[in-house]
Parts: sequence; C-alpha cells; structure tokens
Amino acid sequence: MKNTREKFKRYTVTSALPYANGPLHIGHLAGVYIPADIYSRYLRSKGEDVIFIGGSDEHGVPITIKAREQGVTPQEIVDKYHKIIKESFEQFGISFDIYSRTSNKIHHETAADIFRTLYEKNEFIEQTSLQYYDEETQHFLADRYITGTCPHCGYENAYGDQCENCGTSLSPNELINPKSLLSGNVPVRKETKHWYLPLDKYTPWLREWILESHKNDWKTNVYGQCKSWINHGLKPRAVTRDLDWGIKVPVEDAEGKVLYVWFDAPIGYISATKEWAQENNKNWEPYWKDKETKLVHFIGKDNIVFHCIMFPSILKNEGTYIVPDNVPANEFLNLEGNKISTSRNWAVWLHEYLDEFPDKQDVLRYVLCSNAPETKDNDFTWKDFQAKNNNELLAIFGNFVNRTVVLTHKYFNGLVPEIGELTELDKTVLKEIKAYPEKIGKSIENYRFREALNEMMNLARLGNKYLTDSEPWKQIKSNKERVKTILNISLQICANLSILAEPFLPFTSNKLIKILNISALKWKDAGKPDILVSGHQLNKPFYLFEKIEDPEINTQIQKLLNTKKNNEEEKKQINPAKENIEFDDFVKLDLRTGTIIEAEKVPKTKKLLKLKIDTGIDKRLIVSGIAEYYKPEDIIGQKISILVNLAPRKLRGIESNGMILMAKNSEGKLCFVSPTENFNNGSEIK
Ligand code: B3M
Ligand code: ZN
Repeated sequence: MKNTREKFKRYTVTSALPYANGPLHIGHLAGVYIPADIYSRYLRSKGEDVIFIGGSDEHGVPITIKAREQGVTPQEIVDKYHKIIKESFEQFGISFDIYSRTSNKIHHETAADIFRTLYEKNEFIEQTSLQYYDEETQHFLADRYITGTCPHCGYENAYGDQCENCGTSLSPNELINPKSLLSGNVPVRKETKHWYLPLDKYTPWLREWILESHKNDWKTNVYGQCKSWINHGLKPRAVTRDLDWGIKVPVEDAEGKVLYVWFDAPIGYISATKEWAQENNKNWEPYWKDKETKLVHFIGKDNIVFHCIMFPSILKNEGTYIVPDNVPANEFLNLEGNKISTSRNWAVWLHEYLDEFPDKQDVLRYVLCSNAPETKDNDFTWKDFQAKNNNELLAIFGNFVNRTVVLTHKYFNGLVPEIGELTELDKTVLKEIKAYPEKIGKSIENYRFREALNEMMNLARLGNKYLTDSEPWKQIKSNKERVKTILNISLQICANLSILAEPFLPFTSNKLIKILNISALKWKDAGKPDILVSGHQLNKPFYLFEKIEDPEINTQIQKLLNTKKNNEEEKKQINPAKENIEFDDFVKLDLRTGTIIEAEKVPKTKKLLKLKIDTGIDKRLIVSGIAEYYKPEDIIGQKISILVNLAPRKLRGIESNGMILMAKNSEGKLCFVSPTENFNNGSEIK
C-alpha cells in the first residue's frame, strides 16, 4: 500500500476551473474550493513548497450557449463572469497563488504545444465520421448543441455529451430522437474529420497506474468510477470539435476546428503555473515535471473521468509530465433536499450570501466543510446553518475564547499570567493539546476534511470544558495562583486555535491573532504549552461570532419558497403575442366546424391518432398528435374546429389534410377548442 504521507519536495494543488458562464454557488465551494483551500493553507503553514492553482474555464459549448441566450459574444460572457467568480473566491478567502483564465495567450500556446507534441508522436487517430449537422444554421452539433432521449434512462432532455438525469456520459450518436438546440430541427448526418485520443490503447497503463497502484489511497467513489470506466472498455475519444470558439487546432487541414474544451481546460493548470512563475521569477517546470512533486486535483464527481483518465493519458503520453498522485473528488451538495440547479435558480449564490451575511464568510466555510459531500451527496439547510453557527461556532469556539480573554483582562489587566504548579488535569490537557496538530494534519493529508474540522473543534471543546470544570471565577478570591495557571493554559489553547483553525476559518484566525496581539504562527509552533509568554499584553476582546436569529433564517427560507413558486408559475407561463398580421392574411385561413367520425391509433407511435373528420365539405383524414390525451373510442362524435386549407402533409407515411385546433387547459392537457353551440359541419369560423 502506498503511504499517503510520504514526503514530497513540493506540491501542485489544482482546483477545477469553473466555466465562466455564471456566478458561483455553495455547491462549488463545498465540493471543490473549500477542501482545496484547506489543503493548501495547511501545507503552507507546514512550510511546504506549494502552489495552489485556479482559473476560469472560458471555452466550450456552455459558454457559447450562454452567449447565444443573452445575445452577446462569448468574449463578453467570459469577461463578465471571470470577474464575478474571481471576486467571490477572493471574498471567501480561497487562497489561490494564481487565478488565471483559459483565454490567455499563454494558455492557447501551451495547449496547442501539447496537442502538437502528441500529433507529432502519432498518438492521435485521425478519423472522418458522420456527425450530426443542423442544415438550417449550418453547424455541426457538438456536445450540448444537441439534445434527445437518453438511451439508458429514457430522460427526454439528455445532452449530446451527458444525461443529467442518470449521469451517464454520452456521445451525440447515442441519443434517441436527436434535436438541434439551435433550430429545434432534426439534424442530418454529415462527414467531418477529427482527432481522437486512443484511450483503448492506454488501458493497460491506466489499469496498472490506477487500479493497481492507487487501490488503497484514492477515495472509493473515485476509484470505483475509474474501475467501471476501465472495465467497460475505453474507446478512442475525440479531442477536437467543429466550433468557432476555442483554441484552433494547430495542425494543417484543420480549418474551422478547435480543441475540445476537455482537452484544453486541464492544461489550464499548467498554463496558470507558467504565468505564476513568470510573475514571481520562478521556474514552473519542477511543479509539473519533477517526480518528487505531489500533484493533487480537487474536483467534483462529474469531472472524474477527465481528471483520472483523459488528462493523465495526455500528460503521460506527452512524455515529460508527472501524473496526479491523488484526485480527491467530492460528491454533490443539495440544497434543502433538492438538487442545486442554476437554471431553476435553486442555489445559494455566493455574491448574494455576502450581501445578506457580510463578514460571515467563515460561518459558511465552516458549515460547508462540516457538511461536505465527501463520501455521499449531502444537504445544506438554513436551519442547520443557523444551528452550526449558534451551537458550535458561537457556543463553543467563540464562547471559550471570549471567556478566557475577558477573565484575563478582569483579573490580570490583560497580561498573560504565569503558569504555576500543574495538577493532573492540567497535565492531561497539555498532553492533549500536544497531540492535536498531528491528528488534524493527518486527517487533512488523507483528504478527510470534515474529520479534521471536527478535531479542530474538539480542541475548542477541550478548552471550554477545562475552563468550566476548573471554575476560575470561584477560585479567584481564595487561590489566585491556581487561576493564573488555569488562564495561562486556556490562553495557550486560544493561541493553538489561531494556528490550527487557520486552514478552515482564516478570517476567524486573523481576528484571534488580533485579540491575542500576536503575529501569525506556523503549524510547527502548534501543540506547544508556551506559545504565549507570561507578561504578554492581550488586546481587548471582541466577539468572533454573532448569534443568528430566526428572522434572518426565515428570510432565506422564504426566498427559496418564492423561487419554488416562481418556477411552478413559469411552467404555466403565457407566451407573448406574435407579430401582427394583415386582415388579408387572416382571410386566407379557411376555418370550419366539424365532427370526428372515426379514430384509431397510428401503429408504433405514442402520440399520433388517425382521425376521419366530417368537415361539411368532405370527409377526410387528419393525423393529430393527441394520443397521449385522448383514447380513440372516447372522441367519436366530438365537435371540433378545424383549419381545412392547410396544405397536405405526410406524417408517418399517412397524408394528413388539415389541422384540428387545440389548446392546453390549466393542467397542461391538450384539449379540443370545440364550438359550444349546435353548429352544422362546415360552418365557417370568422
Ligand atoms: N469547467 C466543468 C465544471 O465546471 C469544467 C471543469 C474544468 S476543470 C479543468 O464542472
Ligand atoms: Zn439518462
């Protein structure tokens, strides 16, 4: 078994590059950025050589689709959201050494170089195949530009690259009833050439590297996904696309083609390292090429295949790079029992959170870490947020620090008192303090951040209990010497907390440092019984945490209830009026009253009925998409309104002559718009 605590010379820590097509929400923080930040802050505190990388993912179909929705250019979209995202990270204390973006020149060059190297090594398979094409808009329909029914679960709105219902990753050719997102049309197939990464060829290496050497140190969810991918048989995967937004394919005969976003985005970690090195007069290469560097990718579970299989295959076959030592992917965070959804606005947005809870960054960091979806999907609720703030941060951590510092001011003018003779209790407490840095560190190094956070809080609990049990307020009159020792030890715990809480609660640690009137200390100083020397002057205490009252929480819950209501109403939404037409256009329509005289299902279809209609003029066939709403036998004799001069159309090989007028009722059921009086068939509707 591999020892995860093996010594490395340096650390390269990456966190998934968020698509610059929208702001960040709590799911992003909980899944990726808080764990990555804790890990990096801890390593820095240990004095390790570490670079922590972030940046915006600015290519790919998610960006161009957003631009299209908003009627602006992709560049405008990424400029807008890169700024918003970067600001949110800064505000929450995510301590990137660099936050870059994939539209930078250095990134275009780096990604193109790596592609070219693989190309020249003949790693790619060059292949022409038939791919879906929208004839109306003249686009190949890559990834999310095509939707259809998932072949695995039957979900009707699956994307060309993934079904969001069952999570399966797909290719457009697998979709049933494919439809173009651009025009809504059924696409045709057209030949196009692309470059494929032969993952099948890399399988023996992947098997060895992941399934054998990382059996014991990768998280079960990550290892399990990789195993299932590999055992199902890996196929060559296209790394280029027919799109006009992205990095141009840097070889000849590749007009109109760009690198697949999942080829270029992870290379963004490397480009960002180069940028950081340039700015800081360093050499980037050891961070990516030296075997004594530990490379760790923090990601969400939907990115596992790209970071464990595709990107390492690229790095390995490029030839000069190291591959990740670990990929501690998290599961998903839900919100109040439902999946977080950007399109349904079911999220707590970071910028909105800060508007409503300014200066409470650490509360959210704490709640999201203590609830992190490390081994399974987890739920964020506002009630739990309130409880964790009031009963843990405030009642334990804040209360302990406050009592200790207030008493020191009251009894000793804020000067750290001397430590005297030790009781058994003191000795046990000091021994426990000593063990914490190692305990917390071990959990962090094993990517168990919830456990680490809980250990840190246990130190605060220890302090709280020590103070309560030793009751200095009762002893101050009779035994001042004893009180000196109690407060000295309590203050040492406070000082230890300022170090050990820093990775988790950096803002609180900073405040604590101010109260204790010390400068920031490092991990190696923790565990000691004499961080604060006697006679050291403390500052006046102020509260580290505030109580969060019911009304504040109820406001948040109400906001979500409103979102729910809006979403439901939106489903019933009324479309705006169409453009005006002239009277002459209207009179062209020949609308009549009629009666259904025969009805039967069109075989092998779910939606179609074949109807015989008495129009008064004639008896004719009409095919209508109402089979989901009416049984054939129930509608014989039904009075209807009908457009009789619609040019004949063939549906499933049957000629349909006209159109029956239908409208949705309040439950969304398609119903006949029937004449309410007693009409003869063939009466004109004017
Ligand atoms: N932008 C997908 C995501 O945000 C993608 C991650 C890239 S990491 C190199 O989930
Ligand atoms: Zn599915």
